[in-house]
Amino acid sequence: MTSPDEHGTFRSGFVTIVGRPNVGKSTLVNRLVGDKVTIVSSKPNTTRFQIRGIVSRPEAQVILVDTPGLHKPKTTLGGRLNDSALAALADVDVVVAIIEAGSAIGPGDTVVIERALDAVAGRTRSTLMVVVNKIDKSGPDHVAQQLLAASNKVDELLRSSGRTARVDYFPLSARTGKGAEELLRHIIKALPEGPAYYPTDVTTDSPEAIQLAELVREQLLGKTHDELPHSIACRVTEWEWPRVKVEILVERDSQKGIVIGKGGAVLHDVGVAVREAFAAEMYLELFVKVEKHWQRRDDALDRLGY
Ligand SMILES: Nc1nc2c(ncn2[C@@H]2O[C@H](COP(=O)(O)OP(=O)(O)OP(=O)(O)O)[C@@H](O)[C@H]2O)c(=O)[nH]1
Ligand SMILES: [Mg+2]
Repeated sequence: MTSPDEHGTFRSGFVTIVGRPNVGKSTLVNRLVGDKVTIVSSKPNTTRFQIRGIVSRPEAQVILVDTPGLHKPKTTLGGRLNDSALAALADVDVVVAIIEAGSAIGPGDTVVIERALDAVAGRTRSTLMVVVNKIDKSGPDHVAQQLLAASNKVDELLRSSGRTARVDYFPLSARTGKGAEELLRHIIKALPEGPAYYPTDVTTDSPEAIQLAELVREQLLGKTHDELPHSIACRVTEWEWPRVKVEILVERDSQKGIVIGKGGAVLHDVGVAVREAFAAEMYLELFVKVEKHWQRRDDALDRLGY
């Protein structure tokens, strides 16, 4: 436990995490919350909507908002993912913009930093924290260079737009946890005085049906390759606890067989892993349906809640 604020102040607020796909936003949220509230995979565009992770401490409550990775959209879904991430930047206390230690700051990262600065610049109560993640994969010299490159980029963007902002920089490994506690301490310090918005034992406000559908998708992301991960969507269609039915959408007939697996092997393994993670007593029925081009159809995306 951390000690209470020296002024006895309880702080709370919203912290939006943004970054390109795959930089480790969801891993960081889970790390800071200390619980798995959002799914993670090695495939880009894993997160498809805002997900709140709640950190309760004796002196503060931090509401972390995980967002889809900002990218150049190729589908209607992709456009919605970006919109969802950008919408999460409105009216926040802290923005955490993540870049990776191991790759040079490119145009995608620049857009992320620009949007993050838009959200905090000129707002005296808002802070931007630029996190250089995955430091476990890079040497200390390289990490130091990347921190410097990030601050140069921020300075350049602020100078060219004639704006000012409060910006801090943190090296971190969301995977190992190195630097995470320090980041959290700084986040708490930057939050305004305020009440706890959620009960202290709650770690997310995602409905259980969403959490379950996401766990199914996470398992499938780990077992599929190339274009297929993008073509998969999951949703609960029946919830008569402990009997639950989850529909898995794919876009083509050929993808259906891959998701089912030889003799149903893939679906079987997914079911075992999801029951283990969610509730052993659950009777989970998974079925696969082809829904042509759902990523490009507004009606399908509305139905899926994307
Ligand atoms: N080595 C290393 N890998 C990491 C770290 N943080 C995340 N990863 C890995 O990076 C990949 C992407 O992580 P996610 O947390 O899903 O990334 P994301 O930014 O949420 O991605 P999207 O939801 O697709 O935007 C996963 O394979 C993680 O295990 C880290 O600190 N070190
Ligand atoms: Mg994510």
